[in-house]
Amino acid sequence: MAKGDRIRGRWSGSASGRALCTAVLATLALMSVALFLLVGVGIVGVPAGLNHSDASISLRLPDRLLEQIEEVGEGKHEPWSEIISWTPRASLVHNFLTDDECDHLIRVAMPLMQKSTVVDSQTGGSRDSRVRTSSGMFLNRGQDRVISEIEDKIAKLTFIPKDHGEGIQVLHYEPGQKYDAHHDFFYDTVNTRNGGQRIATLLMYLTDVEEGGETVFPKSAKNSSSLPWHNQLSECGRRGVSVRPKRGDALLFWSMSPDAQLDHSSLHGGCPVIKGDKWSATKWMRVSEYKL
Ligand SMILES: O=C(O)CCC(=O)C(=O)O
Repeated sequence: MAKGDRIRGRWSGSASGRALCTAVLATLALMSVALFLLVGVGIVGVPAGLNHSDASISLRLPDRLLEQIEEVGEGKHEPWSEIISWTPRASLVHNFLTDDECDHLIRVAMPLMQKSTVVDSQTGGSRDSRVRTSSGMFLNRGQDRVISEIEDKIAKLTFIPKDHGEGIQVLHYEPGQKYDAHHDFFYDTVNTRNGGQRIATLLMYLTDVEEGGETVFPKSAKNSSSLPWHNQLSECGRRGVSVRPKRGDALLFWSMSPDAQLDHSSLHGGCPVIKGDKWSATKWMRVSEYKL
């Protein structure tokens, strides 16, 4: 028997040998097709930066999934801040509150919302006003665990002790509602008897707003044209440095300068909401302890 015949005889001579051979080839073919498909959809890739000689196959998630993980991970929940103005002193803290904290504040406040009032400088009480058309309510300082933890975070951010803070005020604006420009410090002596002047304010945004509803500083030294979100601002929001409400973000600004003078450039207002709903929460902080 010739050499070739012997080989043919061993591998292809019998039916079972032929079946085995076909199965092996079919498996290899299927594996190749599967590998091509995985490379094609991006689940398996060759790491960038490797040249062909040392290329190895690595498992890589599709780009969109990676983006989502980054948003949920560092991107979305990691707080970071940026200075938006020196006159007045204002910075924006991104991701200051978690979604759960935003929901909690809205849930606790919602059943108790009433038409907003302003502080009466003669009596220290509150009175109705056309400058403020939102609805609102005050939470007690340390009212529950979540609120107390938010107040701890505020103290750590501002270095102003927790007991210098008034209770958080939750606000709700519907389309057309606004808060005209005003100062948070007082011109009278009645309102400063407890805790002295308001030194700083933290405005926490509990929802995104589709259009309008910006917090604007009409006396800021620079205007809003340098801000990355300038194109998305309403006409009112373009009247000075302004911030678009974004759920979880917090705007910190100072009503007093480092030499303890009232800072008149801290004039600010809530622009009318044009589309959507705006929920926010305000924490005013005093120069001394604010007794409850
Ligand atoms: O809602 C806003 O953007 C402004 C609120 C405000 O000015 C305040 O609570 O003092």
